[in-house]
Amino acid sequence: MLIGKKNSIPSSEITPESIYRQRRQFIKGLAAMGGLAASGQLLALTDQHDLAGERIYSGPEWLQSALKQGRSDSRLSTDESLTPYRLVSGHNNFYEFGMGKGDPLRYAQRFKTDPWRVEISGEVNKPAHYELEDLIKPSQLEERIYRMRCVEGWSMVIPWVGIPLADIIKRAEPTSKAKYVEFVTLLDPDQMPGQRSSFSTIDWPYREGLRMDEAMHPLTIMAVGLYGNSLPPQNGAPFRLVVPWKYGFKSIKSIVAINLRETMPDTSWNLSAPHEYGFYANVNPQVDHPRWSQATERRLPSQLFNPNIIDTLPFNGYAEEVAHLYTGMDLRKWY
Ligand SMILES: Nc1nc2c(c(=O)[nH]1)N[C@H]1C(S)=C(S)[C@@H](COP(=O)(O)O)O[C@H]1N2
Ligand SMILES: [Mo]
Repeated sequence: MLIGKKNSIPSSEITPESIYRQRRQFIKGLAAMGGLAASGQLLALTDQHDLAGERIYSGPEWLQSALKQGRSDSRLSTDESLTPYRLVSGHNNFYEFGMGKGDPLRYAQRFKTDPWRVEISGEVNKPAHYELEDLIKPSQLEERIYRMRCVEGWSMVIPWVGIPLADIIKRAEPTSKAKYVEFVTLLDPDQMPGQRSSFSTIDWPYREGLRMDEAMHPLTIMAVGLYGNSLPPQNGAPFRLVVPWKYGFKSIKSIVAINLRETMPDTSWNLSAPHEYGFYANVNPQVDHPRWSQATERRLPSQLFNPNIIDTLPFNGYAEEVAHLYTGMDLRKWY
């Protein structure tokens, strides 16, 4: 259940992002010194940082307690400045709730995210409909602070909370024919006004896909939270993909189906504009979008007189971890 609690945190309890980060570094330091085995309980997940005047999503009980058990010491996290919660949860792309950046915050508030069932099907030994709780609970939640680069040219740094997608896939026991993973968003025009709109170029439901090795990569996570709390509906609650080295549109929200397949699945933006959006969509400053350059990005927060334009990095700065997945591939052809 989602509870909108406006202004419920006294300002004295709000930890600014800088302190949040210092604390994280401190905890990381302790863990490195061997002072803490997992640094589990100490993570900043329970802090109410940067939430002045914002809604907090409590989520279901099981998620609340799983969040308290989460860990925050991942070596895969960046220590770049976090994008404030206000922007992470207020500047969104989620066309099911409208095409404006403020539409998802405005129109997704009553979106029903619990109970939530996910179908795992296709090339697996254990196809089933799972309650979200049963998919998440066998793993420990982890905080992962990732850069996110939208194909439109803006980017953020977001503290996600989730579990590796690999955990879920392994438990479903893929067969030897499983070469790709397809993901599908909920189809529910009653709740999602964008799915009723005649302006949309997307053929609903939104779908995405990954190659099996991309899906199994340790950077690839399924997020159920951000900033230590439950995922807000506008960010794809209760269950969304996060693939940080690819353009944001690959990170599909509010997923109800995961289908393992032998053949490459269709993907929404590729179907809608195949010359502009490919299946791979790896962040690549050397391959421009047909209508704009991808060499730089606007890192949020960004202001009129301080736009904060930075260079875009190959694979969004994750080349060391993932470039080997594409050895021998022409990345201009496979954009
Ligand atoms: N189902 C669905 N998933 C989606 C989208 C969408 O419109 N529908 N937009 C994508 C795009 S273009 C981006 S940049 C990211 C934005 O994620 P965020 O709003 O949590 O930052 O979600 C992606 N996932
Ligand atoms: Mo995007």
